[in-house]
Amino acid sequence: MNRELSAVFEQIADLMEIQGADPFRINSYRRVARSLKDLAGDVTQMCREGRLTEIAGVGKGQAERIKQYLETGKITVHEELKAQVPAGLPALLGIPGMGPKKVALAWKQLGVENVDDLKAAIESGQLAALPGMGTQSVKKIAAGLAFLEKSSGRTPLGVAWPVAHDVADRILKLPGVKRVEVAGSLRRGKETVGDVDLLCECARGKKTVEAFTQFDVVRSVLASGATKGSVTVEVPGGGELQVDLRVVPAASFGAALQYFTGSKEHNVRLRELAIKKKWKLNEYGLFDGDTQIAGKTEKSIYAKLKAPFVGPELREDRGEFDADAAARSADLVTLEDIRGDLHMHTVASDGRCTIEEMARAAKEMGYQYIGICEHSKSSAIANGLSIERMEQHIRDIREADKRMKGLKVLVGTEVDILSSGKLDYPDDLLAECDLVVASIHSGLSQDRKKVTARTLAAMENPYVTMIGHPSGRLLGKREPMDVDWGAIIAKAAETGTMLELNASWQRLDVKDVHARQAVEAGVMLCICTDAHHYDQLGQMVYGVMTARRGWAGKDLVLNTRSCAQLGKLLRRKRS
Ligand code: DGT
Ligand code: CA
Ligand code: CA
Ligand code: ZN
Repeated sequence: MNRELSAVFEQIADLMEIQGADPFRINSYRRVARSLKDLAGDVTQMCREGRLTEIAGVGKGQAERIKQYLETGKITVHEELKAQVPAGLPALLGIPGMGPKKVALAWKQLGVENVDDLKAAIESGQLAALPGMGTQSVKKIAAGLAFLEKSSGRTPLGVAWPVAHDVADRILKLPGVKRVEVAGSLRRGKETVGDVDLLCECARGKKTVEAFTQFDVVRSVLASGATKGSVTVEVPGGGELQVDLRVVPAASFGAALQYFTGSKEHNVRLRELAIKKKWKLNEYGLFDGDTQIAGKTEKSIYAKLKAPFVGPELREDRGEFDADAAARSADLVTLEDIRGDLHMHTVASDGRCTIEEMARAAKEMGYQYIGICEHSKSSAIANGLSIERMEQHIRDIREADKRMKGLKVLVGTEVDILSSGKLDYPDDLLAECDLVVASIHSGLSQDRKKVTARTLAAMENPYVTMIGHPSGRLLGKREPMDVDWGAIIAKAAETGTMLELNASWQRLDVKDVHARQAVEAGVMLCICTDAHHYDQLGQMVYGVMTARRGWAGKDLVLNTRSCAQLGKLLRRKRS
């Protein structure tokens, strides 16, 4: 129901936007849509308990609307708006280059009611002939349409990140370029990105943009001008990704970085603060009349507006304007805080490198310790270890640890939580391990009660250090299990069990909002890459960004601890 209701609120906002309603009103619906989507509890339940107004952005009026939907399946304002606008219209808003004003224009002037109508209007030249449209904007819209059709839409963080940084590095090497920054959802560490937003400061804008559109990774050029270029680049796996480059003057760089980092929701709140002071905030700076009063740096803007300065991962309008946000942001885990990686596989199960190879790579990264966690016997497809093989593997890891100077190699296991809720190894074998990651790899589609009960049962085991990839989702491929997060987090707190934040970009599990919930309950997280090859150890960065999006302070992340402290924390639950 949460998602269903979220989609309804999203559509109300879309419909209002097409009709040119008051932006503040539109935003209040978008906020509720987002809160509902990210809500950990069940909205129906909350309604029954009269707790709807506890949801971020939900006041009396919005609570009434939610209630109306739950009781009747309809919301009056939604029905009214739908009656005023053709059904295919909201989808047009998702096309790059097609803002609400243009959607409204095409609809009112040409009767464009859906994507097919839009294509026809482009081909006939009617769209370009509209006042306020023009061939340039139509070209952009056509390119946007073609792009949407080719790519499924959003690109995973771990796919976009290396591509974006590669392009950014190339731009930085161009003559006259002084600075390049990644902005947008990628800078915020969102699990998927719609496109990549780059900013650069340089001497010759047009030349730089031109060179950018001519990189060999570029597939098509959507726009190229003196201050902005937009291209699509190929990404590993066959898809495409849009990359926007904007050239920004030094005096406005902070303002542009702030604006284009977003999120849109965060920016709306920040702009409200400026408006209250009778100032103007845009991508060029903060202005009092015509005088720029801040904008060279991001910090200068937040300082002038007396808003907490927080890391980009927090800028989602999820409480970052609260008084304590700046202090909390400063304490969040960073990549530099990470001292080890506690979940990785070797050739003993389904990994591709030896213990030594993983250990050497980890040491080169500056880590102090790693944990080797192979699959257990029931994971047959993953070459899980029988009890006998595990006994031998434990000896092998201890040997490797002795040989490895300057890095502690810990014995772990990724033990299956079976369909029954039992663990795949007996306790005496688990007791031989330094750490135990308990994961569900089968029966993921069981109902909420069952999958939750299995996880809860695993947490009762004194040897289980943490629950591995607790939702079991695979981004864009497999839905998460229907787990009761409230129950899991409560049990984790009660038993002293940690939750893995699996940093593999295909997983990012727990995800940001659930990490946040765990953190608020004082549950410790452990950020692990689950690497199956040493070249995957670098995925730690995605886990760290996700943890930061979950407001995880470094003290609540196990693998920020020194070797000695780690040992203590690993033994805590057993004693
Ligand atoms: P994405 O690309 O869909 O993953 O998400 P973003 O957040 O990167 O969004 P994008 O690429 O459309 O725009 C980049 C940033 O620019 C966005 O986070 C905030 C800012 N921005 C874009 N459009 C608007 C707008 O209409 N109003 C405000 N306040 N900010 C905007
Ligand atoms: Ca973007
Ligand atoms: Ca963009
Ligand atoms: Zn694993």
